[in-house]
Amino acid sequence: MGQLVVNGERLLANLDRFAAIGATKKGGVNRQALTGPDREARRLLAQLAVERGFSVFQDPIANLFICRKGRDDSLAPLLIGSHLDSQPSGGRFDGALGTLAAFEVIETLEDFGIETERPVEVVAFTNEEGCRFAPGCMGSTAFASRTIPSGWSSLRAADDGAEFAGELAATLQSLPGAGMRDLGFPVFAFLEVHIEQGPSLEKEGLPIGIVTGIQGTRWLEVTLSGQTAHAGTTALIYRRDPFHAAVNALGSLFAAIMPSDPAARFTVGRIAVQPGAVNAIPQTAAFTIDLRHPSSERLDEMEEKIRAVVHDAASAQGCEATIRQMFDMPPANFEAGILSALDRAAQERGFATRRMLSGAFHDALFMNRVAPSAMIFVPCRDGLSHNEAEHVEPEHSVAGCNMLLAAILQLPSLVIVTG
Ligand code: HGY
Ligand code: MN
Ligand code: MN
Repeated sequence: MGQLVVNGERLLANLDRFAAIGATKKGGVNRQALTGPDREARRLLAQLAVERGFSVFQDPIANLFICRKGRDDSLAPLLIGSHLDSQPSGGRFDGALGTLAAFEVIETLEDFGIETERPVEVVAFTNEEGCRFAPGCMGSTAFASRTIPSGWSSLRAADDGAEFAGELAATLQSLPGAGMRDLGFPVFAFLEVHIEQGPSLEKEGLPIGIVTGIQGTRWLEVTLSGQTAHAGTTALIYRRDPFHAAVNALGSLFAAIMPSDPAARFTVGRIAVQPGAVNAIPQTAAFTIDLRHPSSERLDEMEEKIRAVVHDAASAQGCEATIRQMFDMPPANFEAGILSALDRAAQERGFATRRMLSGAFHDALFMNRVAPSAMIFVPCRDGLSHNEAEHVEPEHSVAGCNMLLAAILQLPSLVIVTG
């Protein structure tokens, strides 16, 4: 069998079609989890699948599966894919590239009549981003643990306050023709193509990155409470101003955490001050912290420091502080066997690559708990992501897709028999 290559034109056309769903004026997408645009993208993928004779399933957390049969469908499937949901001002490649590259791979197998020993399934995991409903990676977390945490159903959306349970039900109902599966099933292996969301590959002029693992992530929600009072009549000594406490705490944390450790990532992405009146000292100041590091021990140390600094800053202003951990994703390393299949695939295709750690979390982190998993990165312009200007050169999208195809052909016991 000559070297199989994907239909790059078709992949690029699909990327454009999906980028039109939830498109923003600046060329990005707003396709947040369990919203109308998210449902529209899932419907389009399901429609494309049915047109190719693939079967479509979803599970109770609305993970979407596109199944291409193998010779023995009792065998655990190879799963390839990513996510279709996006950030509120996200890019058109984050998640979509991995999902559509996976779909292009099974279309290519179909085009060339390639029969596989086991089913090959494309998956679009629900709510990878976690910005509308926290935590992120809800779909892959629930799949890997085979449970939906009871606390999730009453979660409220950060954008419009909608309840998670209702949005999930509406999403499931938006694909009436899809079969229903239980939550979680045995998986042979999981592979995910994704943009690097960092500058390394572009800087080094490499088309492909072989991802060896993912750093740890923790999300904290900090709420400082003081006493609202008149802005004009309350002298300093009578104030218990939570925003003043927040500014002091964040000032010292920004000065301490990242400058002292190049591997640390500390981000405050959301802040809210209540009651939000111009002329009233705030009652509460609440903000989120996204904390990342390749080492769990360092994450513990940084979280300890954050807690101490926040509590000191609060008491210095006569305020209270509560800190809730919203999300804790320990770092993970991918399995050597699947990584060597990726090395062989890159060699066979002549792709120059480097091995690297992912700074962003991905569904592969959770899938790695239940099946050998790995990721293939492609460069994105200036390493920019979670930004509407996110861009991937067409040849890199196609290279990532061909690398995925080559990788699955390298996987042992995914016996490929030609038609
Ligand atoms: O935040 C992340 O790391 C992922 O891109 N959602
Ligand atoms: Mn992503
Ligand atoms: Mn993302």
